[in-house]
Amino acid sequence: MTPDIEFPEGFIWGAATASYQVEGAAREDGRGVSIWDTFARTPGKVADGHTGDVACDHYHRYPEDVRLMADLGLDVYRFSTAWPRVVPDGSGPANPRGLDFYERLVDELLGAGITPYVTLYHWDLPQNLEDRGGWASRDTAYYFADYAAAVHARLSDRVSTWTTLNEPWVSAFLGYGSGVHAPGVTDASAAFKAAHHLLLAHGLAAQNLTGTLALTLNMAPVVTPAQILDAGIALSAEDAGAVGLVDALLNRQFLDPALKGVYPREVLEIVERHGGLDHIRDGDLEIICQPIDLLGINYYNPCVVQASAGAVAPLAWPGADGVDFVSIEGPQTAMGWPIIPSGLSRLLVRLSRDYPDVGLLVTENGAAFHDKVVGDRVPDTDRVSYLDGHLRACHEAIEAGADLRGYLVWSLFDNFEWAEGYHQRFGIVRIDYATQRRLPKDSALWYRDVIQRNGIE
Ligand code: PNW
Repeated sequence: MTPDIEFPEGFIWGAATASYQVEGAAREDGRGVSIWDTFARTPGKVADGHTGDVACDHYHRYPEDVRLMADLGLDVYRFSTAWPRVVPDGSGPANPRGLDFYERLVDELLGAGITPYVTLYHWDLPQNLEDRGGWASRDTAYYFADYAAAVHARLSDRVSTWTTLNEPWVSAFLGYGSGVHAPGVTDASAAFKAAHHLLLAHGLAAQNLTGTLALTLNMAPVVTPAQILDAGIALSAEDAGAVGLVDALLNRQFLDPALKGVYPREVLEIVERHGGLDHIRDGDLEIICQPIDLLGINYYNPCVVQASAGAVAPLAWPGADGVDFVSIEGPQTAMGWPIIPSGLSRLLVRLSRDYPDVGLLVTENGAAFHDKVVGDRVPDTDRVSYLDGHLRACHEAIEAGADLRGYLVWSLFDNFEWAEGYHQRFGIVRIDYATQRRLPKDSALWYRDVIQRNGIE
């Protein structure tokens, strides 16, 4: 039987996690300390003092976890390598035992017919480098390239798809701007330096990597409340200005340097007023703009804004004065994030139009809900409908011409949700943290069927 909605042949289906969120084993086999260890162990930073010390214990349970992935029929597992496992002090000698773990994981995946997609940085910067300035320091970009080369040297005979960074906007503006993420700094000028040095790190690392190269960004269509209801509505000059400014800060600050070798004019003007432009050196944009094969898209919801004369920029949005970040009515996830699948099709179509030379891959999409266990099931119908809606949006974008190659759900497991600790559950597989028992939710069983039919019923 042909499903209602069918994806192109060869469409890639998978699921994603990140090292600090699932591995645990924080003190094993020579792993160094990361900024997330320090941050989570600092009282008041993470809900209820939760840390990633144990997390899903994936470091020890990976064989069972890979069997589960195979049962679900995943083509791809996207995970990240922890810099402090591989280079405990951030720079200097590699730790072979850290690399051994990733080699074991990759071999297990390949043995199960699952393709590993490696992300080299998903936020766990070695603490020793933070002590030397972190991402606000240019040296960190060069150390990242060395670390990336060490992972690549060990795994490139088995891994062919490499992502340098996950969501540099979040690293820079939640890590050094609002400070709600590690390292918890609140300094706009440090945040813009971090953003640039992260881009530089991407370019430097990409120069030494072979295979299929990717950069993953958190992106969102930036819209006014009226545009959610009517995409074609005309905006006032003020609202158009607010939309353009936030789009420049969130999306084009990273897209344009990486894919076109230029910074948006609006961003340069803002950076000039927040610490200056000296850290952007001649030649940097040529390094940053390396040819890449895939743009990874992490989409959760649109960014809704409108002009508001007196509004002061929130700490995560330096330069966005006169912009009101609007919370809108309507269905939400447990994170309080609005559920708007059309935002994903809009984003994909726009990216394919504005950046036509790069393939697109949804590297994260998913939702936290207040799941309940009923007997031996988790009837998470809200998550099934979230995923169903967003997959239909992907299909719509493909029909409209977007070059979308695949979809990876966030997340395979419930895991350490950063400042929210273990309270927010994004998994399609439930983790009972007391016993570490894995229980596929109804959404996992539904996803297995979607993968099997390459479509939605
Ligand atoms: C992403 N925001 O994080 C990350 O890549 C994941 O590690 C994370 O678990 C997932 O989304 C769910 O949160 C984000 O505030 C965190 O805009 C915050 C934001 C965006 C993405």
